[in-house]
Amino acid sequence: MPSPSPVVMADAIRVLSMDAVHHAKSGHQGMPMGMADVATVLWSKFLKFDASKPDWADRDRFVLSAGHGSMLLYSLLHLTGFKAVTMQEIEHFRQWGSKTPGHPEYGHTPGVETTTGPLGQGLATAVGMAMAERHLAARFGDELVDHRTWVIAGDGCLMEGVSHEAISLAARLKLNKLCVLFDDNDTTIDGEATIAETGDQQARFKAAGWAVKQVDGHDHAKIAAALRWAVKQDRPTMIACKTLISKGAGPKEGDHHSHGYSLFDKEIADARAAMGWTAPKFVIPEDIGAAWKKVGRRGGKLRRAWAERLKGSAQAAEFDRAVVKNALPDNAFTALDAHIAKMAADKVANATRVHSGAALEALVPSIPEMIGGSADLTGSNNTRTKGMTAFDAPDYAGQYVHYGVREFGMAAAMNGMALHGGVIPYSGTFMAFADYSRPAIRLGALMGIRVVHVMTHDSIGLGEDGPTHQPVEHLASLRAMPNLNVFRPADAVEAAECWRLALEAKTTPSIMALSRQKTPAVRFEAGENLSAKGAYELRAAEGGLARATIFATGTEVGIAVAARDLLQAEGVPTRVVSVPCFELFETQKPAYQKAIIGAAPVRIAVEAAVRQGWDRFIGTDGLFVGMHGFGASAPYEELYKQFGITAEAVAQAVKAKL
Ligand SMILES: Cc1ncc(C[n+]2csc(CCOP(=O)(O)OP(=O)(O)O)c2C)c(N)n1
Ligand SMILES: [Mg+2]
Repeated sequence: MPSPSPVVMADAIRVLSMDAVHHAKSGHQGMPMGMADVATVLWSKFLKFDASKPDWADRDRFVLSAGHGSMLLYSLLHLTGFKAVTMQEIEHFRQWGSKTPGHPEYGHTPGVETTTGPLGQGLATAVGMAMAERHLAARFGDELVDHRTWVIAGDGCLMEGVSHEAISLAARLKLNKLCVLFDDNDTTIDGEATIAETGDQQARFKAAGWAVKQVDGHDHAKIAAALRWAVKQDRPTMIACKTLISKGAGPKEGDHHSHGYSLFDKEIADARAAMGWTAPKFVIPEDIGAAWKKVGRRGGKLRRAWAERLKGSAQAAEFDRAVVKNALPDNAFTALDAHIAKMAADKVANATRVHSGAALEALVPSIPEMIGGSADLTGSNNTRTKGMTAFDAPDYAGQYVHYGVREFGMAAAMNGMALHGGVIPYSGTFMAFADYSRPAIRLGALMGIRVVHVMTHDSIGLGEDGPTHQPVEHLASLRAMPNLNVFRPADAVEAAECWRLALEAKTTPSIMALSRQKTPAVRFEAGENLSAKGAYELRAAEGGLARATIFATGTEVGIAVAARDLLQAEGVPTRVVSVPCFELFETQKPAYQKAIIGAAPVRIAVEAAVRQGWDRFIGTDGLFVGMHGFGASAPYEELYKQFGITAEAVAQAVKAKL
């Protein structure tokens, strides 16, 4: 049996994509049909993978940044023999419970390296994967780590602002094993791309420092030549693949109306006829299927040789722990525990960002896979520990990334690193700019990966920089996000406890909300990690049943304790509950939750932010001392006074209610 031509193999992708989308009556066949040729050349000749081992640590990473073209990826996974993606799954494209959801979802479908769909973000995530690869190659050597990251991005991805951040960061870091295949089809949903974009994408990449080439995206020989060129470059590469959207779909070829579900029965029949494709719907002719399965086995030999090298390596155990299992070292928290004990004894008042920095001093040397960074606010975020050197070309062994002023690109790159595995990324910016990184925080939460976002300057307490920089609604909006732990520690002990929880949360990203201003120590005992409960009684009521419970987080816990002292002095038994993490509180047993919320007649929360979310603790008739609008520029002591967030105000409110 002669093996089928590469064009026929690409036609298999086209037909599957047309059929699956038509069957689902939704989805996108335009992009998969247009990029079928490029993907066929990449997967059959260049991509290093073994379909039987989707988790092989040294595989190339393939990122479909233009996630709407999910049928391209599902076709490839099915055809090359990824077990999970059966023809039945293709038939159930976009249906409940299928392995083939509308957009590719990490963790849901083996072979999907990252969740994509929000345009531009796949590209930015891929930058992080390429960074992790370089770092691990520096750490473990290229006998164990030597793979590439390939991205398919469309016009939409490159219009998105985050592409700028990703492109410039990748160029600065000289990530030469990153290759972007631009689906240069000159169309988006609304029409020709020129209705909204007249820039020169190739020139843009070149200006940033990439090596750039253009190729006919339907000419297999030229595509292969371009890919051969790409792997030889000393910088990241972009190949502008000139394609026609819906290539093969007769009159719909090149027509922006064919971006999504739009082909009529007759058009599909005509397209099949033109390709000479006679097999029925959801049937792949044997020879074509066999040729594709061979592609899926192509990397097997390489993988087995790699596994042998790993077995013989002196670093096998460490590689297995950090990269394969993503497990923490046995002694990960020994130094942190000692630090907590010291902090509990020393009772030092300081900014929680400083306490976080001190916790990192205990953690980073103990957990070599931690990769820190900041979006140009290192000194403010306290994210760089003493021994850390910069992550940079040519050796990439450094553990500290200068992300530049690129909050979204940074958060997406961290996602990519965590997805790659073998590194634990954390990095910082000001909390007000969580809005800039929010789309990546969200994808990380959706994907269930371990990433730590250090967000300092977490309230009006940052003072003079004023309302542009003062988060007010951010805590509430971040707490609204599923599968995201928002930590707001009160002092050094809580800061260290929260760091431990963030590092132990393998399937949940974390926010560390940290203050610029000093705040008193409130925890004087080491031992049980009380922050793990999300909320706990920090001070009990004395002299009778509690008449009031004050709930607080972060820098306002000190205010709550001072308010309790005032109330106790006036004979009002008052308890204080510290709430470092709403989300972990929700995971506690109902009896514990009930006990913590308690039965005091007055419940009051104090947090220098909006009230939203606090009714869970204080009830709809509870009292709230916090922010009701934007902040202002002034020294922080003045701001707390002006906005009425003081111990006196809390005590006064309690007394008025009693
Ligand atoms: C951030 C974001 N905005 C909007 C969309 C909706 N959307 C999906 S595909 C698309 C058009 C993108 O054009 P292009 O990337 O050129 O894809 P093509 O039509 O060529 O397949 C849009 C606007 C999205 N998925 N993500
Ligand atoms: Mg396009």
